[in-house]
Amino acid sequence: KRQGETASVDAIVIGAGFSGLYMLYRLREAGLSTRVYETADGVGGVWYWNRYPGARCDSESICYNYTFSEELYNEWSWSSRYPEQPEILKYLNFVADKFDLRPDINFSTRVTSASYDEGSKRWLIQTDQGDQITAKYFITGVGCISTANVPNIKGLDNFDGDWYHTGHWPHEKVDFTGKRVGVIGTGSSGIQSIPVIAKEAKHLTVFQRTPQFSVPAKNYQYTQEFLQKSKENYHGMRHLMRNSVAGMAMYYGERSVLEDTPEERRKVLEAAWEKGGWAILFAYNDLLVNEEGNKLVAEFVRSKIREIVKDPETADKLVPDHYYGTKRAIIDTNYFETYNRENVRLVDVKKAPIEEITSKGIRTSEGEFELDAIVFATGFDGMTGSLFKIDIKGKNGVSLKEKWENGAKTKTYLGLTTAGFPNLFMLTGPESPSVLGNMPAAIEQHVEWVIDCINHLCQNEVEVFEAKPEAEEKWSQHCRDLADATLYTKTESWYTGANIEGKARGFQIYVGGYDGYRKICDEIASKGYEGFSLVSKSSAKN
Ligand code: NA7
Repeated sequence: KRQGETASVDAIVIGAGFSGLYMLYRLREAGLSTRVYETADGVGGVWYWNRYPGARCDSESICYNYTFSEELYNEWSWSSRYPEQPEILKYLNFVADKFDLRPDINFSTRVTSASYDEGSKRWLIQTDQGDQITAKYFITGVGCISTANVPNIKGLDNFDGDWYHTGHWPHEKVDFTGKRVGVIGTGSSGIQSIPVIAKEAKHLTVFQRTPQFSVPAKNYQYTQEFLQKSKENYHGMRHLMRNSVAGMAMYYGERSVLEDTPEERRKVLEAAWEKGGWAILFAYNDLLVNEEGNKLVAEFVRSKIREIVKDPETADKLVPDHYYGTKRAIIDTNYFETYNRENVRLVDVKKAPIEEITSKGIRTSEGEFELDAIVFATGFDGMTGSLFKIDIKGKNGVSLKEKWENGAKTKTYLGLTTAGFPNLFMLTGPESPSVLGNMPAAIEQHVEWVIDCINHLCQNEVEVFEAKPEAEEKWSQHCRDLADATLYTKTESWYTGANIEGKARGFQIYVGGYDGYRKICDEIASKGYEGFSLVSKSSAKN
């Protein structure tokens, strides 16, 4: 344990993932003294922790990076269409080294509390290492899908074997050779890890609560020629990432699903299936708002699942009944094919719920499954989970948790700020659009908006910057209205908080696209930060 310190800086940032690293870079550039705190002993954020077999990002590699530096863009080369976790972690380490970011990061340190002092107009941050630091600006880069959810299943402590959560995977290789493994959960993490674990383990039992739509990723190695071309197109790529709906090279089709004849539709969807990745989700312009159209596309994907899975009973269990794309759409490599293996069995725990974990394995209402290892691919307490792990207190000692829970709804202004918490910025916060696209693109926009704002505050000697309650009320309502017009809110998912027992439900994402969001943020800034109160030493400008 290192010696805790008492210090005073301009800005404190939590997290050394994509958000925290870039925020630090820009704060430093702006001449602000900055301290970053990171729980892990290295950079990487979620890519530090999610080391499970098959872990991969499903944004295409050439967009899954920063674009703020052309030099950086040119110096880094991805190996394949979808980057694997070790490669992404290597990239973030490369960034940290290139810009010499580590001296301002305190690793192996968890921020336990942050409270705003109205007298000094500063944040006081405390850590588990005994640090007590004050700062004018407090910025969270804690991620919005980063707090692992291990469901509270009776008996886990009695299990004789080993258990793991995908989002907290050990650093040393876990060897499943010769073992009977159980995986609980079939979201992105389960669907990525199941085919890899099945190849290694003696036997794999998948405990599925809700079947998921997944389409082939169609991953492939990049060629030198392709990489060269994408580097030459740096400015085009940067423009696209900053001005597109999801921060990557995907565009919605021009037609409604219903405009095509069944034959045309089949052709479009077959071509999209072959292309892989997000092609089906983007094939039409109204998939997420048109119930009838969505059903047709969902039916197409169901037919593909039935074609792949040889045992009709297993196929029946694997076919989802929700709207396509309303639970986080998933892309995979040989997921459904894995159920054709002799050593893989699927258990439907919606029909026969898990009752208990015993010393030998998992007992459902239909019997006991003996296991040597259990993998929880059970996801995250999304959007608010990581913020709530820190005791954040704003004005009048009111905590963020109190403000957003206890029956009250999450309320933010632009997903970046919240009334009652002056000079706090939440990168990729709830009610921002970040989780509905390519995160690094969302993060660059957030960081750049925040740094422009901070520069404005410094230039105008503003001491207190705070969202007005009526502005956040309007923003939150706007987010809900947009979401309610889509099919997202008609499905239970981690987007709605439904995956966490006892969590208040609410769809806390801006669905108007990265491009629409950027315009709104820029407009608000250009109007002198409309909807915020800016209080300077000498005057009060509202
Ligand atoms: P997800 O997508 O939240 O998936 C978690 C899975 O675990 C999902 O199938 C859940 O079923 C299942 N689950 C959760 N709790 C339980 C219990 N108690 N019993 C049985 N099954 C359970 O998490 P991922 O890690 O796969 O992906 C998270 C995001 O990271 C992903 O969307 C990408 O954006 C990156 P459910 O569907 O809730 O019935």
